[in-house]
Amino acid sequence: GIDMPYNASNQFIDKNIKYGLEDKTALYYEGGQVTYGMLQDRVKQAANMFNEIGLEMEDRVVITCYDSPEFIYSFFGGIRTGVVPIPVNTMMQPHDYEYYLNNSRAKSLIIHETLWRQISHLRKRFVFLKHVIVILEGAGELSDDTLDFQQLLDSQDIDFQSPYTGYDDSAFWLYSSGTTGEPKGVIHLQHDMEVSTNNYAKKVLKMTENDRCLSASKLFFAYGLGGGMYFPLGTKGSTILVKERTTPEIMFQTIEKYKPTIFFGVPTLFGAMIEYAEQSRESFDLSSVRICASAGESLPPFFAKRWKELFGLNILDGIGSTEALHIFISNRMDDIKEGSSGKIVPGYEAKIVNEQGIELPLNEIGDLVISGCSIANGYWNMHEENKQKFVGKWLNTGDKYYMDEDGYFWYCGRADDMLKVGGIWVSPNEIENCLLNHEAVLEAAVVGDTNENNLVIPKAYIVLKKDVVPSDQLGEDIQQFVKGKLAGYKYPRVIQFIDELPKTATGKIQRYRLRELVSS
Ligand code: 3SK
Repeated sequence: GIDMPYNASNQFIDKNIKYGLEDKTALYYEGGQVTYGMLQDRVKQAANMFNEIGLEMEDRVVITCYDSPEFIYSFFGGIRTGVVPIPVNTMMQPHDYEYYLNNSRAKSLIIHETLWRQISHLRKRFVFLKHVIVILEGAGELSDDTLDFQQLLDSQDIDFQSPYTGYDDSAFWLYSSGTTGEPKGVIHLQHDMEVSTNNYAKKVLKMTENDRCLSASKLFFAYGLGGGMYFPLGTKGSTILVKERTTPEIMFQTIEKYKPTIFFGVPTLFGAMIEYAEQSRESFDLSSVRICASAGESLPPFFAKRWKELFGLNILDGIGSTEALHIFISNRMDDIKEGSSGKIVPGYEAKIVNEQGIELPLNEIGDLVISGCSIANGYWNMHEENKQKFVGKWLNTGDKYYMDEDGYFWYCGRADDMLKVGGIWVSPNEIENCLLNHEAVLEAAVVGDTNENNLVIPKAYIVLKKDVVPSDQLGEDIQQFVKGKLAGYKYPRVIQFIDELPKTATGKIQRYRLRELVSS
């Protein structure tokens, strides 16, 4: 609390001014560039804007913004005055926003005009909301019950006196959608971003003022918030903000135009970019990039291999979570074990435990639990879930892993996705990685089905590459292919071709929906 004054906006914005970087470009975006000096002024104005409309410390504000300077002004402006920003996914349905606003009891909403038009008819249902602050896209018109972001911001003073926030005050929330249940408001504290930056950005990525980041993951995701915003700001670097939806084409264009040194992607995107490059037969210039990082799901070794062949770059796979804020296990630039998630990131501890919480020996699959100072304070208003997830200093990740004798962690699937086939644990992930090596397979997901004897068997849902025709013969070929590469009992006994796999907004495969398909 107030006995240890600390505010994350001092760490990530003001420090850069103290280092004499006011004229350095902090943000590149479609409309131009923002220097650190301009960024500091805007953040102070945003803090004053929140004060002017009557928000106080711990009041919450939902931010529904595309990746843009306005996102960053609002985020750090809120934090600067103790107001808690809650960035949310811009790709959701109207009822999802009703949930975020009512669950968080946010008093204000900052939202891009096009998104507001999609939900304004629900305003009466946003029971705690007092102000809607709209970021106009062009010369748009506002209704009387909304405020104009730009006008309100421009009219504020740039002098701002910091409030009494402390190291352990709430700073921001992120909603974690998970694969089932209602989204959970994950409460992060003022110090969490600095801890993640010190642990992962500085010690693993070795980020410096020479780095320029491009994150394919949007800022409202925990992964994107670090890679696209506070890592570069916390290491005196710069970031490139892309408003549009992430596509392979836009990513290649942006890399060639803005020349990032670090590119944060996810496996599905690396796969799609590989496919795009192969189909178009164009060559793309990725020579500015020194690191490609991947998280979100474990990276299929085939993608890593093909990416290296096409672009001469390794992909640094790691695993993080919204609850931990960012990556806590990762490969290193000079130490990559393909197929593994890498080793523990400095500053974190990890254990593999059984159902009783007892630590397991090397090479045995169990539940991955981690500890470290960037881990969230807890979920908002979810007493039972908090008891399961945050146990003492340990965070239960919900992932099944084993650690090998060299300290590398190997992902085996979500705790509830593992299959016991013929009494032996089988990792759906291992079968999926094998399937991706088949020339006809674009995407694959494996879940449990049952045979005529009610025994569990692996079933694969497969999306084929463009122009490949599904057939029984192809299914058998694929089964033979897996039998030739993995232990005999692991091959998928049933193969079903499907047009697309069900995924979360973050691109994670929703295996529970495939399980529902199996059992229907
Ligand atoms: O899913 C991940 O691996 C991840 C990484 C960094 C931050 C957040 C997440 C969910």
